[in-house]
Amino acid sequence: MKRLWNALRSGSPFALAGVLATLCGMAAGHLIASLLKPASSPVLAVGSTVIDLTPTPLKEYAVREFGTKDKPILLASVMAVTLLLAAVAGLLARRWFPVGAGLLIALVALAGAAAVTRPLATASDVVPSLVAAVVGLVVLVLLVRLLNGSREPADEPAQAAAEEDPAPTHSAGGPVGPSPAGGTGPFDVMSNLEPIARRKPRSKSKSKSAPTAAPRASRRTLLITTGLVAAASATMGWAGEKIIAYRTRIGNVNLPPAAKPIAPLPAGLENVYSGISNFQTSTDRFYRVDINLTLPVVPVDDWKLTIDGDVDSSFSLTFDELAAMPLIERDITMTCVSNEVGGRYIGAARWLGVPLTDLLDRAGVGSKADQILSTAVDGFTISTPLEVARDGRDAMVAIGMNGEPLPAEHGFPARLITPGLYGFVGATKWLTRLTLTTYDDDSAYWTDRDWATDAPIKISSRIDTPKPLATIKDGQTVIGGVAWAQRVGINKVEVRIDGNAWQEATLGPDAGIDYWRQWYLPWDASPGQHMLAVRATSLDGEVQTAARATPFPEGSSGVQEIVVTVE
Ligand SMILES: Nc1nc2c(c(=O)[nH]1)N[C@H]1C(S)=C(S)[C@@H](COP(=O)(O)O)O[C@H]1N2
Ligand SMILES: [Mo]
Repeated sequence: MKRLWNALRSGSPFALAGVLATLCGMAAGHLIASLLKPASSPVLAVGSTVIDLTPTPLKEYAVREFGTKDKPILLASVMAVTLLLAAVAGLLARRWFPVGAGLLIALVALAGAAAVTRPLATASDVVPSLVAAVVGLVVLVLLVRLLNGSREPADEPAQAAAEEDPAPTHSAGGPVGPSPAGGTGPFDVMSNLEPIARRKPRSKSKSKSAPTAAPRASRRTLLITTGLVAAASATMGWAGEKIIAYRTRIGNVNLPPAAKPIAPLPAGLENVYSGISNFQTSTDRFYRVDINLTLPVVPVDDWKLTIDGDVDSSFSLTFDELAAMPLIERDITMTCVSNEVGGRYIGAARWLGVPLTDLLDRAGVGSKADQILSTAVDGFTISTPLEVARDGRDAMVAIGMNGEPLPAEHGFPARLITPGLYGFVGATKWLTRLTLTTYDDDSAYWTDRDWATDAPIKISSRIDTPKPLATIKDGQTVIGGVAWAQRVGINKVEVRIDGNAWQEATLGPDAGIDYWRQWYLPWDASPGQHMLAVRATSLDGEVQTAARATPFPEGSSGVQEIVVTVE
C-alpha cells in the first residue's frame, strides 16, 4: 500500500505531463478543426459519438436533470475520462515510454475514428486528430525527457543517464527497476527520480552532444516548459472556440419578401401584463434543441437542397433558386417533444419559406412513398409523415425567421417547419435533402432511439406569471401565460386557484390555429400560500388532460400546478 502511494507520489509529475500533453494535443486539434470543420475536433467528435450511443433512458434522465446544461456536462465528462487516461499514460511513459505513448496514440486514434465515422464525414476529418497525436506526442517526449533530466547533481546514476542520447530513445527500453522512495514535495520527488539511471548509456550516444544543462537549470526549464505548454494549450483552445463561434454565425443572404405578405402580428398581452411570454418569441430567446455539440458551418454558396427518392424527377436547388420560388410567411408555434408540462422548450415565430407541397409537386411524388426523410448537412435525419404535405397545413422549407435569415442556431440556411408536429419529426435544421421513401425502408435518428414515429403536438398550457414558488404582494394582480393546440386552435383557458372551481381566463389576440394564445385572469390575491393550475380546451372540444405522461416517447401531458406565496 505504502509502496503504491510512494510510487504514485513520485509519479505525479509524469501523470501531469501526460495530462498536459493530451490537453495540448486536444487544443491543437480543436484549433485546426475550427479552421477546417468544427465537428471534426477530437473532443467534439468523441462527444457527438457518445451522444449518439447513449441509450434513450439515460438521455431522458440527462435532459431532465441538467436541461440545457446536458451538453457542457457531457463534454466535461468526456474530458475527465480522457484526462484520467492521459494521466495513466504519463505514469506509464515514465518507465515504459512506448506503452505510455501508445496509450496516448490509442486515445487519439479513438477520436480520429469517431471523427471519420460521423455521418457524412470525409477522410480529411481525421486531420485534426492527426495533429492532436503529433502535438501530444511531442509534448510528452519533451516533458518526460525534462522530468528524467531534473535530478540532483550528486546523484551518480543520474549523471550517467544525463549522458545518454538526448532524444527520447529510452522509449526503446523496458522496465527499469523498482520505484524510488518518494520525496516530500513534487520537486523533491523529481530530484529523487532515478528512472533510466540504471541503464547503460549506449556507446553511440557518446559521440552526440550530451545535454549540458545543469540539473538545477533543467528544473527551471521544466517549470518554464510546463508553463509554456499550459499557456499554449489554453490559447489554442480559446482561439478554436472563438473561430468556431465566429464561423457559425455567418449568414449573409438577402431574403426576398413573401409573395403575399401577411399583416403584422397584433400587439400581444405582454405589453399590458408583464410576465406573460411575448406573443412572438424573439429569435435570440427562441429555445434551441439539437444533438449538435457544435453548429454546422454551412457556406451558403456550396449548399443545395436535393429532393429525391420515390419521385418522377429528382432535382437540386441552390439557395438563390430556392429563395426565388414563391415564398409564404406564417406564424407558427414550435414545440419540442422534450418539453415538460410548464416547460420552456416552446417558441413562436414568423417563418418565411417555400411550401413543401410546391417542392414535392415539382418532383412528382411516386405512389409508394409514405415518409419524407429529411437529412441535415451533418447527416442527422428526421422522418415526417408524407400526409403533412397533403392535408393543407403550411409545412415549408423555411429560410427566414422573424424577418431575418435563419441564424446558425436555428438551421441556416434552410430548415423544415411543420405546423402541429413536435420538432423531432418535422423541423429539420441545416436541411439539405428531402427523400421520399417509406417507413418500411427507412428510419430516422430519433425513431431509431425508440421515440414515436408520428408525433402531433399535444394540447397544453403554461403559467408564465407569477413564477412557480414566487413571493408576490397581496391585492390585485394577474395570472397569465400561454396555451397551444397547434392545428386545432385554442378555444378556452381556465385557471384553478387552491382547488376551487375552474375560472375562465381572457384570451389574447388570435394569430391562427398553429400559433399559441396568450391568456390572463385578474386575481385578488390574499396573503398565504396558493396553488394555481391551468388547463386549455381546444376548438374541437378537447380538454387538456390531467393525466401525466413523460416526454418519452410522444410528448408530455398533465396540468401544470404551481405554488406561490402572497404576502
Ligand atoms: N439537424 C437537426 N435538426 C433538428 C434537430 C437536430 O438535433 N438536428 N433537433 C430537432 C428538435 S428535437 C427540435 S425540438 C427542433 C428545435 O428547433 P430550434 O432549435 O430551432 O428551436 O429542431 C429539430 N431539428
Ligand atoms: Mo425536440
